[in-house]
Amino acid sequence: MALVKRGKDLWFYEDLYSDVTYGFKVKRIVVPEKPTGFQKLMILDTERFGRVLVLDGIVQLTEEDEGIYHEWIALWPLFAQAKTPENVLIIGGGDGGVAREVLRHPGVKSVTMAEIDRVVVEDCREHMPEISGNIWNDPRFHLIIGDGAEVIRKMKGRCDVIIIDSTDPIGPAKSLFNTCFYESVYAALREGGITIHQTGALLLQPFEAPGSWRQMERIFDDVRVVQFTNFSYMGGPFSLTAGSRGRHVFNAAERNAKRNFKSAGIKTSWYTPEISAVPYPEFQRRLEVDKYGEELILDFALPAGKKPSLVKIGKWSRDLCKAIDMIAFGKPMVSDPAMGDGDTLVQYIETSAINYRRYGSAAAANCFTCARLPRDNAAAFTLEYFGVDKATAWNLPRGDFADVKKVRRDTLIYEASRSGAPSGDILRPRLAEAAEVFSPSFKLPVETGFSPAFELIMDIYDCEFDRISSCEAVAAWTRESAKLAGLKTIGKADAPDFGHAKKKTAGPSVTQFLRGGSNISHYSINWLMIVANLVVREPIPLRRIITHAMDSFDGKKAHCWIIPRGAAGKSLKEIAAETILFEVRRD
Ligand code: AG3
Repeated sequence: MALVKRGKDLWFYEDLYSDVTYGFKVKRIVVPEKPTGFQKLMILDTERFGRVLVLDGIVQLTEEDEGIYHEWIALWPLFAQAKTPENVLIIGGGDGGVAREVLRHPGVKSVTMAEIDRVVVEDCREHMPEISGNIWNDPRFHLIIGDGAEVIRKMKGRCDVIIIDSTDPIGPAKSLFNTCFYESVYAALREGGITIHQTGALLLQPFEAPGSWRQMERIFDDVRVVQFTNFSYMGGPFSLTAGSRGRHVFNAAERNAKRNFKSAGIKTSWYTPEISAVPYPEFQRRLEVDKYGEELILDFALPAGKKPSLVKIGKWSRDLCKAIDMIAFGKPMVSDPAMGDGDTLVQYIETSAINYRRYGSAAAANCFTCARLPRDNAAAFTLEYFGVDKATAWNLPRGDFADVKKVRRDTLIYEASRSGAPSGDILRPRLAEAAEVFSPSFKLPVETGFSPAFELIMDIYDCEFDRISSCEAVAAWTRESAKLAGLKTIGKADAPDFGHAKKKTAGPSVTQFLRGGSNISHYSINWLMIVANLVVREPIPLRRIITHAMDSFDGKKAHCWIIPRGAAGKSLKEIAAETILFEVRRD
């Protein structure tokens, strides 16, 4: 509840985070909280900050410091480009603060603002008229009440600057953080154009800017993060992520800014071209270096007659954590302590897991991390531990926003030697069309007898944050998929949160053991996507399982791999040919 009585006084506390908040004393409620049809709006008056606009319990602006955000988000892209920008598109921005700053630029000829929520525009204009100032009388200004994602599709190649002044990616603005939306932003920019988007508090929402960065770097030719600090957006440094159409647009950004700012003759309170708006080195490092996730899959033949005991496998899982420098969460879980054919052991590590199972004399191990993975160490340790000389290895990029061809190039299939390194050729999976995989004539490796089991791996992008961060929703999804696949579950799904979902960074993990010794696991790496592994021994209806997962989380795109597991005696070439990668889209 955002408004709370403290003695005689009324206080507002922000609702953005479930475990941390900030508050201020309220002088008067100007507009009591009301539904607009898109979100809940409230306007408060305060002694300290003047009037405050609150949407869904989250502070959008205060009269006192709105200039910091509005100057940076509007003037940074306007001045950074070589040419004087003429056509500017604002998505969101219903309070009018961004439009006010853009229209101060004398070179700008046209500003279109596409705001979905008419009530935001009307109430801000009435109760905080200074935010929008004169924009209403400026002939260069055009207002469209409508969905920015639709407006932008009609603007192909026409915009010099596109400013996305949205709420956080949890309410009506969610679709503005999707990869397909960024694709349409790129298409709407002219060569040399710049877009900029608010991407959250760098410290309190540590995965938001890197998440947007990762998506945007796939689509735009260059990406920069602009950083400022204000008091309205709790948590210190706040980020804006900018993308360009054209390779070298940002190289001269600061030089251009100094020149353009001078010639525009504008006076500012917060923006200055001399402050190069790059984030702290630590953030630059996190943005550029961190991968989303990586998985190493190993299949190897156990030395004759050896069936490792539960104790031995449990120790492998704990010692492997040490070998790859990962923290283990809790104790290993097992589908059946007898560890017969196909029985599975799972050990959670940080936001992901490692697991082991066996088919006859073939062992199958997966090691999945949501950050770095010292791949060769993991392989070397495992081979040494089980006393084997080589293993078939798959090294998969997980949660990479790249296009499917790049994902194929980065998916490596090879033979790992005792040192853990590839000992010969490095092969790639076969890239298939979803239509082929979903056709009735398609045969899974367990149907053709190629291998005793196979793994379906899904990386599902652009999901609904509320669903992927809910332990219940994720656990329900595993139960439903098992049912659809005709597989019996063993026990209940284990879906711990590890605190990541609460912080709105990564989501919960889940393990559901299935009869026949398979399991489903899921880890949402950031607030946009989930990753899932399902190992099975029987054929399953692939199309239904995949579309059900995408429907469950409202995902728009999926990269899926089919990997034959436990294929003893097959050559690397044959295994690579049976390893399939395909993309599924759901519009
Ligand atoms: N839109 C950005 C609000 C961001 C709040 N989020 C947060 N504190 N993490 C502001 C609209 C002003 N025109």
